[in-house]
Amino acid sequence: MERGARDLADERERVLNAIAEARRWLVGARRVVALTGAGISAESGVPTFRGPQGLWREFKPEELATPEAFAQNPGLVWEWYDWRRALIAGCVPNAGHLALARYEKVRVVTQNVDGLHARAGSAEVLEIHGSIWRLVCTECGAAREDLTVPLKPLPPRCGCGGMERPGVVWFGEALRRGVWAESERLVRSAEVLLVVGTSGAVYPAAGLAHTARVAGAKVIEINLERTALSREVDLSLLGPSGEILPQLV
Ligand code: BJW
Ligand code: ZN
Repeated sequence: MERGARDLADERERVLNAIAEARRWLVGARRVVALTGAGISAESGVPTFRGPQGLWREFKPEELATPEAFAQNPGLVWEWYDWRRALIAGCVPNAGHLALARYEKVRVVTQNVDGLHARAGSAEVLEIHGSIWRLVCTECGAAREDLTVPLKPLPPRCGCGGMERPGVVWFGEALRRGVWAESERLVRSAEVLLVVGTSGAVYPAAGLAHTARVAGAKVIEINLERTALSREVDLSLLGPSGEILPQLV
């Protein structure tokens, strides 16, 4: 066999062995949690945040996903969210979302705001960064779900006349306490944590991998590449989550 072909065959065998090992852990576990990030929705056509295509016009997501950006230019921030809402409305869950939805043992804790886990059929998804379909009044705090795309008027208004904001968690904002507490509780009692399609760059979400490990769980990462969390996990499965998850669960 030629060198290149042999390397490829070796790599394939390594991945297959790793998947077999991960399956053994999963078969023996009763409580499994999946912590998901933008990468799980990439194969549905939803852009990720970091990386080459993670830009909108000349703005970085980090510059728009902040309370300061919204205070300074709510129209611009809303344009970005409205654009993303329309894009996501045209996407469907992929094989990765569907594999998790079919897997009864797993609870999903997601950083994603796209709602694709619920659309795939996962129950009781914990959306720790909120939902792009939720609107929250900046005056009276009333929250509602609105699936309309595009939104009219933009920015949208509450019945009280106040401007609404996207029901998501921006940088510097606290996560909703109940949702976060429940996520930490689940992760602490998990026997296996699947960390899927996240760069592990954003806290406190990324800290859940550490929390699980300290509590004794096996942590399995599924990502196209190595991440900030790779050195902390028990097993890294490199590849698209839409291909790996259906082989695992
Ligand atoms: C694939 C794939 C395929 C692609 N298959 N894989 C501790 C240390 C340092 C800083 C902090 C800290 N604690 C808090 C902070 C500050 C800050 C923070 O983390 N900053 C860091 C950037 C340094 N955190 C916060 O501010 C948080 N709040 C907080 O801590 O509150 C307490 C507090 C209050 C007041 C003062 C101080 C503290 C809130 C964070 C909110 C994050 N919000 C966003 C936007 C949500 C709304 C929206 O969508 O618009 O959440 S930012 C953005 O990043 C979004 C995501 O959920 C989040 C994570 O991104 P994710 O999912 O990992 O995506 P990517 O793009 O980064 O990665 C995709 C991955 O997929 C890549 O690895 C690819 O390889 C992979 N991939 N295709 C498998 N097919
Ligand atoms: Zn209101």
